[in-house]
Amino acid sequence: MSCFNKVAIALGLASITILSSSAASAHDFSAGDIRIGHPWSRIAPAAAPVMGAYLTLTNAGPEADTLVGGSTPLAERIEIHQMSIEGGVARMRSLPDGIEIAPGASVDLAPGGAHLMFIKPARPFAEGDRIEATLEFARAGSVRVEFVVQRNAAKEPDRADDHGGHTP
Ligand SMILES: [Cu+2]
Repeated sequence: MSCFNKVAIALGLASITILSSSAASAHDFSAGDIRIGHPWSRIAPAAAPVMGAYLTLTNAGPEADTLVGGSTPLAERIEIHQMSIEGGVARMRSLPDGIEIAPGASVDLAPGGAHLMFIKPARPFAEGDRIEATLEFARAGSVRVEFVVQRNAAKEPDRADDHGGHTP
């Protein structure tokens, strides 16, 4: 084998590795001017009554839009929640009006803050599973997404109910 061929093969392998690792670590969806970055869910043990799910919303358009809800065949329903710490106690409230994304803004739904909540998951969520769901936006309409089930990227301990005082 010539030296040139070895180099070409080495470069080919390197580019394949890069492609596959980026495909595994990030995925996104879009609806109109809204981009939905890396939706993911925590790993759900068998009996978890609720499971947090997270994503990043970016609005590339000139008008505000609002995430108003969502649904999935794999849970009874999806709610939009906000977690906050009040007097050292984690509190959860639902956001019935949804989450607004201003023009040009990016909103993180992340552990410890705003998040989606799968209520009564239909089955355990195992690491690597993809959970199909539909998200609804006031302007952009509905868009199908997949939540990847993974450990918390922020390296917090994984807990099924990471919001003390939360009731489904
Ligand atoms: Cu919640």
